Amino acid sequence: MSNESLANLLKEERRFAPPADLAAAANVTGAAYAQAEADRLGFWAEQARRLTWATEPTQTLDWTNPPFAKWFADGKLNVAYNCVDRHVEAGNGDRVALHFEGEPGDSRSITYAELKDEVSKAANALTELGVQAGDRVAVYLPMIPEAVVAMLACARVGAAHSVVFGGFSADAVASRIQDADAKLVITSDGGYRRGKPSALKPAIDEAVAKCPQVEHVLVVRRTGQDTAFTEGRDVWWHDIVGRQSAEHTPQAFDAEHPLFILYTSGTTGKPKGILHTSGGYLTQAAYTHQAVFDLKPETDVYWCTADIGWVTGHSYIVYGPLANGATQVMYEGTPDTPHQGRFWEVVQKYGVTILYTAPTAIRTFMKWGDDIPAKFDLSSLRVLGSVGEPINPEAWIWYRKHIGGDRCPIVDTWWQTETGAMMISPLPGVTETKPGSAQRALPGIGATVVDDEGREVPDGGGGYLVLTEPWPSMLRTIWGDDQRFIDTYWSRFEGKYFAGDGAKKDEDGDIWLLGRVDDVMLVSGHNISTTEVESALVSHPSVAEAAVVGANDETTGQAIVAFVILRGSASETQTLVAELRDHVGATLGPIAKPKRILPVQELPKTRSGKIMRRLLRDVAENRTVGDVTTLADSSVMDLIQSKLPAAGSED
Ligand code: 6R9
Repeated sequence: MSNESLANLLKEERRFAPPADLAAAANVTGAAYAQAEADRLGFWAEQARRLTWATEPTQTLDWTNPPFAKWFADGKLNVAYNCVDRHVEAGNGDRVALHFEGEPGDSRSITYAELKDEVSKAANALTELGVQAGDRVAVYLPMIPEAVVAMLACARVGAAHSVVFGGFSADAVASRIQDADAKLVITSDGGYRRGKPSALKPAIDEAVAKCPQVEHVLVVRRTGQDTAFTEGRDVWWHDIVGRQSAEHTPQAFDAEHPLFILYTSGTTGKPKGILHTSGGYLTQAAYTHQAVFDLKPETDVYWCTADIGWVTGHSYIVYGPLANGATQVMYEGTPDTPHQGRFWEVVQKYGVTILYTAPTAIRTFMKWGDDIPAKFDLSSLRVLGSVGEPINPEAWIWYRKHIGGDRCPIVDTWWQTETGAMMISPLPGVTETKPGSAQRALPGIGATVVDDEGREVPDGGGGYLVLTEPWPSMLRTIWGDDQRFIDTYWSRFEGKYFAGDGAKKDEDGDIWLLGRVDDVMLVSGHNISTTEVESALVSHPSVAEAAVVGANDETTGQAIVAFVILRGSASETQTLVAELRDHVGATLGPIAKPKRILPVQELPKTRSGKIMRRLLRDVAENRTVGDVTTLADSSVMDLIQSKLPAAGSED
């Protein structure tokens, strides 16, 4: 498909200059690009100095055994000390670290001094439970402050945490506990979701029955619901943590000491345990959080709506913001409980200045209607972020207008579990932003687009996104499987990291992400990206959300099948379906016209909000669909449901 399609999607050339006042006081100016370009390692060595080291590193990067990197290898630090204690020592103990907002409406604010006490007590409890440096601890908790405390307590004693999404099935949890060989599991009786307590402990009981190496299960009481207890194995958090001393001396660990494992589902079966280590990871998480959100810790109130079980929760709720001494909001529940304005009520209540959320949430808010955010005072907001998927220009513009009051810059941040921290993003005080593009690699990061042979494509060309230089927060390996690490990321293109995403460069050299390469469709010999067709569909006023897949087709190889969620007022008629096909044809060219368009009520998504296209492909291929206008929404979803693997076997 030609690059004109992108220009077509943008219709008018929409560009947004950084707000003058933000630019004038921005943490990072355009000079950072030139500085990092001139001396990339020097740039990262300087960023590492934002951390407090027990032993300052003298080495920056050891890349003598690629793709196994060591960053700041002779430095020593304690990650939890950096996220908590040092802010108290600097006199900021009274600053709020977390404004916790529970779904039922309970709330509590925790200062850095209080967080230090909690983390120290939890670290002492871990030690009492036999956890030592080098061990692994599985964490299966709802979005409550104890999740942050548990992660930091692990970091403090040098045990690697492996956080598993609350809500994953017992089997999915068991396979992750086994793979990491965790000896302790931290969970809760339950959490609140959609107004009701939802149990977590039963899944852990079932999982741990298959994991004989687990010595203890540490249980936070959140909902107070009835909970089975195994004597000798299970321990209440409030009992054991509650009686510990708040004194705990953090030990310094090597910069390359493991910090956490986080599992991502592979395209083939077994999930991959992505390993991150300490010094480099924290350096890049802290730098990007401060640079990309222009964080001013004294005045900003930051809110990342991600779940702690997603890498975004690790890097941009726990490590980046806390290393920077930020004040943030943590929200337990869903955006529509008890009403569809809950997020905006929270923004208004705490005066949130920086909001970081996902395109899937933004499209949901669009579907619910402009009038909902309009009821709240959102004037405190000054920077908006997006992560998780390509954000289609329609959603970007809506976000800017209805949430950002046409004044806040939007930073569309591309990164992955594997990259640990942001890699491609605008800088809010520097970049003239383009709706739908993540634009360019951050200072100190090397990213480009290559063709099948690994040759860099010229401006205007498309291909595969690659990272050309090692970066501090890069994954160090796949836990227990170095060969899979090499094969998955470093074998497709010589000397470059293969991200698995399709991408294009526009005429200015700015990068546009086009979705996972596995999702790219091949129609009559043409590569067509699912993202582009989805974007075209959503640019039609009747469409709220769209998911596009390529289904096997005898004549064209693959045929484009689109699942669409219509906006409130639109009703599904054959005329509308024909109109949508023509709309895509007019936007992207006739080859991109979907063969079938199926209106549905919901789309199957991962817990982090990514559409599970693979499941939709199953549906699209196994079903003889007749007249789409007679298709009952629920039957499509029933079919999708019946094809869903056990809940939680995907990330
Ligand atoms: C942080 C996170 C990684 C994949 C990545 C890409 C997609 C994330 C994006 C984006 C376009 C963005 N992705 N951010 N695509 N624009 N701003 O999402 O990590 O869950 O590991 O997913 O998400 O496809 O390769 P993870």
